[in-house]
Amino acid sequence: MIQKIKDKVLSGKRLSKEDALRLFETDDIFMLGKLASHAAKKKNGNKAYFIRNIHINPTNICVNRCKFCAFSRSKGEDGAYELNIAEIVQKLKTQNSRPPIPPLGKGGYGGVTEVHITGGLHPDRPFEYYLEMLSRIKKSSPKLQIKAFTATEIEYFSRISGKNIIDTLIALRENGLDTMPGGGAEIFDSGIRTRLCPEKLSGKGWLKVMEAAHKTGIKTNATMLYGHVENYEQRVDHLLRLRQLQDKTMGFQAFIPLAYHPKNTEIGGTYSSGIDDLKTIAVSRLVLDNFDHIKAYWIMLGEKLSQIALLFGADDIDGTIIDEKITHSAGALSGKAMTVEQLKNLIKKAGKIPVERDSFYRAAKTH
Ligand code: V47
Repeated sequence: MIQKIKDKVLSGKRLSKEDALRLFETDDIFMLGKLASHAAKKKNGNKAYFIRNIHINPTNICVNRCKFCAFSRSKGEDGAYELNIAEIVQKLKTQNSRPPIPPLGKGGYGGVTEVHITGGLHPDRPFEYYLEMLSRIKKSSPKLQIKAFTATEIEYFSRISGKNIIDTLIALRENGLDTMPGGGAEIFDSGIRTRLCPEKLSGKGWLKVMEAAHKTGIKTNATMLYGHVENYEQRVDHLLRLRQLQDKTMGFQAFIPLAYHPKNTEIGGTYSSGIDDLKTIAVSRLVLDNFDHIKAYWIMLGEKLSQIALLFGADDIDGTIIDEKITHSAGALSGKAMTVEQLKNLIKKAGKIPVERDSFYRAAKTH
């Protein structure tokens, strides 16, 4: 069975549901890594991408209270916060005025080229707030690319604005939205979603929003939250549904498996294991044959495991990040930021070529 799967990968044939399950079930992690690495090299050679980015979460106040999320708060609850637009613009300006390469060649966080914005579904903020946020960021930093709002947020904006999904997306794009992140996908299986996030947009709904974004010409990412209560079959189902939509639209840029973090969450549980993290990266690379990029998100995997993941099928480790909140609320063991120098070293020492990219995977610099 495994030999047949190997033959399929080596001859560029698509893997089936059964193949994907078999790969998740194998204990031969080295074989899996080798196979996924072969698939990754076919797509991206020896390159590994990173970006100078910053995360901004305008608010943690959310009308959905997903049971795996330690970041969200209800309005008026202890720890709830909301940033106004001036504070967001100021944060970005301050960040961008830092030197990209500080003295002594130590690398830096300055000169960010992308801002990643996601936040809670705020009960009172009107749609216009989000449009104004985008346009004021673009006005203050015209070159900064804006990757913002998960499919869940887009569907919420459509409800609060009374616009359909396509018109919601067009309005956001006209005000400065460049690309969309892949969050909110969790696990598409409806049974698991009902247990973990009953108020959230369904798996089908998530895919519909992404299809609309791709039709509108907006590139997006996709994620999968794993390591909580789901099983391998539900992971495979998730991957296959993404692959099916990608066949139709080719609008996804990267897939990012998100390792569940259990601290301060309602469902609790344990951290994922290193082996499961590497397996999930590798199987994703092998199953998602129509995705150009698999991202090893170092915030969730940790700096060291994300480096190893580059040998297990990943070709991207995300970026400087600077101020991560969602995973850190749930007990992230990683730092909150990495310098360009640290990112480059991590990639080089994995035997890969660091490529600094923009939001569209265009090479900014090959280091
Ligand atoms: O949607 C929430 C997940 C996501 C926990 O597109 C948790 O480039 C682990 O989507 N443990 C937000 N994960 C992060 C995200 C993302 C991150 C980096 C890059 C990109 C991209 C997207 O984090 C949420 C949810 O799925 N999440 N709680 C938790 N306890």
